[in-house]
Amino acid sequence: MPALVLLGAQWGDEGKGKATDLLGGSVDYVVRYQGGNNAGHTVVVGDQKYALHLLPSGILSPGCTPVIGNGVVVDPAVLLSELSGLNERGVDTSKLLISGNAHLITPYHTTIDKVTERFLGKRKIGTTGRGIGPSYADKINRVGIRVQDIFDESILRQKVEAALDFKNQVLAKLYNRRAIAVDQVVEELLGYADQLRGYVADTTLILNNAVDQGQVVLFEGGQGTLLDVDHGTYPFVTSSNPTAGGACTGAGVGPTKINRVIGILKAYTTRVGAGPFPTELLDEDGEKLRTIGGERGVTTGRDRRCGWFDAVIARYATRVNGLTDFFLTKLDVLTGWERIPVCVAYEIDGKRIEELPYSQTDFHHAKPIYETLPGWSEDITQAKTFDDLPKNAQRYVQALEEMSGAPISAIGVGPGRDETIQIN
Ligand code: 2SA
Ligand code: GDP
Ligand code: MG
Repeated sequence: MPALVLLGAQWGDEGKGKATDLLGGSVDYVVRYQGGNNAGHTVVVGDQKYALHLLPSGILSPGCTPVIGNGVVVDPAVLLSELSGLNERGVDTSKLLISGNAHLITPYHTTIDKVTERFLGKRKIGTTGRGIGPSYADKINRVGIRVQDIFDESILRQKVEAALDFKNQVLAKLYNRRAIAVDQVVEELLGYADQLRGYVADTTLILNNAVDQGQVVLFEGGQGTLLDVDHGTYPFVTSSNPTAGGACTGAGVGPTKINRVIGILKAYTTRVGAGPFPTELLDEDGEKLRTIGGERGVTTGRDRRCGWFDAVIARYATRVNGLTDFFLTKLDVLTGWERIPVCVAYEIDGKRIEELPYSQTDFHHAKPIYETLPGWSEDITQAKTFDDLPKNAQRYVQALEEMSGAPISAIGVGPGRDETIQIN
């Protein structure tokens, strides 16, 4: 099993952090390939809880080398504070590797992110305000600043000038605002150079060599399939590719080297931020899922929107990611419901639709068609095997597997490392 991808099959927060940590003991490298500190990955080890934003969840596994790939956007201030926070808790972070080609998030990206949301008003995306979109926009516009640029003052200055030239003209002409000072930005970024130099490496070369030598590399996605800028609910998406293909571009490893793609799938559905969500519950069931599931943003603290499981979305995730298997998470949260509705298809303009419609208008009009499955009331958090689960919980898992198009190879019954049922 030389290389595998682990990604979110829904709108993020499916429990990727826990799943990555679970595999961390048996892999040599864990690689973040997209996103930045918009992510919030929770890992619970014994009585210790860690919230990781930019660092790969493998950082908590001592034998594993964590890697920030070229496809990630790095806020250096956040990175250093996350590293020192972990060091204070006794976590060794010295093995971290950062791609010199990863792009930086600077304070002007964060400001533009927040200002853009304000201007969008009712049409806002509901971003995390971490500067993610503006940093990726500069990357695509070819005026981004890369990690390697901070090691050469002359190049850095030229790039910062190029990045700020147009922005400053807009600020002055349209908003009558003061220009962002090139000197100040250059000085701030140079200030990170000595602290980051030791981590920066040719990560593409290292990872390809590792795979060729039979070492195990795990690519850890942030956010989720429906937040992908190409395959998600555009424009209500993040500005990168959490889907499986993103692992190839965001780490520089070819698709022929990847042989397993695991989709992390919550036993119900959540979403943070704006955008369509067919199975959303605006009633007391939604509130109950939020409370029992602890559905609150790990980065921003925002309440997550909650709804029933949507098999149309799960099938779509199987398709666009080429999933080999699913980890089903948070099954324990559904304990206590007498009956559990599951969305099996949509009704759109009077027609039954089995696959996610490519047309955004259709998706906005999609009404869930539910099948209702019998619930269970027994505590399942101590279950260690599939047979330990009550019959109706087994039926729920089997029904989801049949509807979702890939086998379920693990089931989460609690947030802790041990609260997992391995099926294969
Ligand atoms: P951005 O900041 O540009 O990436 O926002 C664009 C959309 O992507 C969503 N997004 C997320 N959705 C779920 N979880 C995320 N991470 C945090 C968490 C979120 C938080 O683990 O809870 O704390 O609020 C995440 N990051 C980005 C975002 O809500 C927008 O819809
Ligand atoms: P990620 O962004 O996909 O890593 O997920 P988050 O960390 O944002 O949110 C998932 C939350 O669910 C975290 O609080 C986890 O500790 C928790 N969690 C993960 N798996 C399970 C599970 O099987 N059961 C329960 N009850 N909680 C879980
Ligand atoms: Mg999260």
